[in-house]
Amino acid sequence: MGHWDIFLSPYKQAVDELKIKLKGMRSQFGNTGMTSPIEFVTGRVKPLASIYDKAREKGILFEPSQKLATELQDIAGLRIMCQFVDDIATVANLIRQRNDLRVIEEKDYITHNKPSGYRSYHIIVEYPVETIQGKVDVLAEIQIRTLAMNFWASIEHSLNYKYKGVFPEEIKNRLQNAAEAAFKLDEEMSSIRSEIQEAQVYFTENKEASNPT
Ligand code: 0O2
Repeated sequence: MGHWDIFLSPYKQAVDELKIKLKGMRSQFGNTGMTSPIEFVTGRVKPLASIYDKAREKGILFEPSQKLATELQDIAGLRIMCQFVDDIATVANLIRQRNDLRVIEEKDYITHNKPSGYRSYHIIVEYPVETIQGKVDVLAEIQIRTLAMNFWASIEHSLNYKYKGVFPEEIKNRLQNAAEAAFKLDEEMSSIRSEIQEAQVYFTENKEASNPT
C-alpha cells in the first residue's frame, strides 16, 4: 500500500461506518412508523485530485500529514438529504446527541448562504475509528441539506468543474437566481408540509392494506 492509501484508510472506514449509522437512523424512523427527516444519505472519501486542490488553496504541502488531517476537515464527507428545511434542525439535533462522535464545529450556510448561492448545514465531527494499530480520531464533515439545496449544489458543482471555478457573470447571476428559486420552493413546500405528510401517511396505510404480507 502507498502512503496515501495508508493515510486515507481510516477515512474510508469512517465514511463506511457513518453511512451505515446514518442510514440506520432513517430505518429506525421507518420502524417506529414515524416519517423520517432523512430522505437519503451519501458518503465519499475526498478524491486525491480534490485533496491536492484544497491543499494548494490553503498553502499546505500535499503529503499525508497531521497538518493536512487537521486543516482539511472534509476528507471524510457524509451528506444527508432531507425533504424539508425543518428536518435539517431535527437531524442536526440527532447528530449532536450521539455518543459515538464529537461535534467540533457547525457552519450554518442556510441562514447565511455563500455568495455563490450555496445553502447547506455543515457539522464537523471527530469520529474514532478502531484499527489494528489502535484508535484513530478522524475529522468528518456531515452536510445536511434539502433535496432542493442538493439539486442546486450538484448542478453548480458540475458547472464549476467545467468553468474551473470562474463563471461568466451572466451564469453567476443565473445561478444565484436559481438558488433563490430553490429556496422559495423549500419555503413553499414547508408551508404545505402538513398536507403532504398527511397524504404520505394515507398512502402508506393504503399500500399496507392492499398488500397484507
Ligand atoms: P467537494 O468536491 O464537494 O469535495 P473553510 O475551510 O472553512 O474556509 P471550506 O474548506 O470551503 O471552507 O469548507 P466549507 O465552506 O464548509 O465547504 C466545503 C464543502 O462544502 C465543499 O467541498 C462543497 O462540498 C460544499 N460547498 C461549499 N461551497 C459551495 C458552493 O458554492 N457550491 C457547491 N456546489 N458546493 C459548495 P469542496 O472541497 O469544495 O468540494
